Amino acid sequence: MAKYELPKLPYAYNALEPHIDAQTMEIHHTKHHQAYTNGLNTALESLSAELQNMELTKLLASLDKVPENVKGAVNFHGGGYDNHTLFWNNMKPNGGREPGGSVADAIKSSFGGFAQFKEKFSKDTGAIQGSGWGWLAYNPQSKKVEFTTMPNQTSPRTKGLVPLLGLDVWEHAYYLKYQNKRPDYIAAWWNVVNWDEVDKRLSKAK
Ligand code: MN3
Repeated sequence: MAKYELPKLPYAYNALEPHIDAQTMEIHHTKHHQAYTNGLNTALESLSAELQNMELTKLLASLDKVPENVKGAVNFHGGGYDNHTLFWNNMKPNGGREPGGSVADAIKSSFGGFAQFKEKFSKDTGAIQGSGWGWLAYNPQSKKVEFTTMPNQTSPRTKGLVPLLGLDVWEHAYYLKYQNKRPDYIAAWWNVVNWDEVDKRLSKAK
């Protein structure tokens, strides 16, 4: 039983051009995200019915309940599945600019302002060694938003955070167009951020 299916993109592969090219989007979605989907379904096969039926967001936050021999696979493929689903939806054509409302307030409270947040997010995500993600996340303990980087496909949910806005800096996310110029990819990506989606996630997380 394949529980998870590759979700459809909410826009065409070329919709984020010139910032993210169509070929990168198509390979990223149909090959990479598909591979995490398949890997997650395979990992789920060896879990108990209780864990199989748990919502993925909850499963990622409960990795301590997953047997050691499949924990790594659930962390990697489950994180990969969830991260990419969030990623496609936290981008949109003609996005970018600055957030308003509650997201703007939360960012101001945690970082001092949007400019400071953008600078930190760009710099620290750009500095990730190897593969990983930069995230704006909501911390239910502090009730504030925070920035975190995560290695490989490990979800921010594994440390109790609710992911709000993620940026994939694996080379597969940008190499065809940007080659080794990760900072150029990051600078371009701000033009496609879907702040309405981030606002929705923040409201739901609170
Ligand atoms: Mn990716």
